[in-house]
Amino acid sequence: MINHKHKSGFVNIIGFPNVGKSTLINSLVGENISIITNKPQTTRHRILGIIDQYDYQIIFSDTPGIMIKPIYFMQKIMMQYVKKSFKDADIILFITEIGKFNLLNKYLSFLKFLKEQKIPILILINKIDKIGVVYSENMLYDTINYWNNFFPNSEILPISALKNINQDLLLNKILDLLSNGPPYYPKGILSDRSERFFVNEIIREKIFLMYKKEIPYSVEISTKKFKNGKNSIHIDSSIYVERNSQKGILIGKKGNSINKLGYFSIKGIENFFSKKIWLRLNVKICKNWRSNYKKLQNFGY
Ligand SMILES: Nc1nc2c(ncn2[C@@H]2O[C@H](COP(=O)(O)OP(=O)(O)OP(=O)(O)O)[C@@H](O)[C@H]2O)c(=O)[nH]1
Ligand SMILES: [Mg+2]
Repeated sequence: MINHKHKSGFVNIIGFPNVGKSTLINSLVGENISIITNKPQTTRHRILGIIDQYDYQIIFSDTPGIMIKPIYFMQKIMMQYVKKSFKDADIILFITEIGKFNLLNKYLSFLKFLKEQKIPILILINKIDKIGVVYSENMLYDTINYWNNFFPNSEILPISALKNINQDLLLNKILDLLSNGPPYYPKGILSDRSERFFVNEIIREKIFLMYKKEIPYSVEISTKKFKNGKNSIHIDSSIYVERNSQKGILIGKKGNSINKLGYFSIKGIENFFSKKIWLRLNVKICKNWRSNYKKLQNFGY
């Protein structure tokens, strides 16, 4: 029987790099489904996070940060994910952050494109927990004014994804805007992604946190074995880098760095699955994978 009071829809989170898109989806869903670091271009895929109650189902999408000039083929694909998320959105959450609006001229054509969309756009000003620490209250008004001038017809909501400020308000606004409809996914499903995907992402997150410069951007992870036992999971994952020199850096002197990476990865994966983890990591070279369509396809892009 169709419940006529049931609401459902796709709410797609988009924004510039590092503004807190993944932090927001995690706090809305209540699980760490998308990795977070303080470096731009952390998120490479479109990741669904689903929440439901008896009378609604909201399917959120986390997306990669908007890039104006993608260089690698991988980055072009990442931008295709963003573009696609415009097409199937019932609502767009355009997330920005307090105090960051002086350098946005380079994004002007994107912002104009966003403005032309016929779907409701909620402008979120994130990181307002920085008020009183980094910024004064006036900075919030300046940021609101900036976005209000640009999107006079959109509602603007200051939030903190990190500290859950105004999350209930945001959820109520989304529910007001959603139409009646049946659930798109079976109730209780958290994400569209597989266990292996989350393992890959957790390892990638630890690489982002541990290594500098181009290393985090030149790695891709592939998990060959994921053997889920009663109390423990046995995992074999490969880390692909583009060059031999990167392999050396990843492994480190006497294997020190890779051992440390293994330790942090195990902690992260154990946290995610709430089970004991046995992890085997090995580093392989896959030349220029970021620019090669076939290789990217094999990696799930
Ligand atoms: N102070 C503060 N920091 C935040 C907040 N939300 C996110 N951050 C921080 O901002 C940084 C980027 O967060 P992410 O969630 O990875 O940002 P993103 O937009 O998904 O980034 P990309 O995937 O790289 O485009 C991290 O260091 C977060 O801890 C917030 O509400 N307040
Ligand atoms: Mg992200």
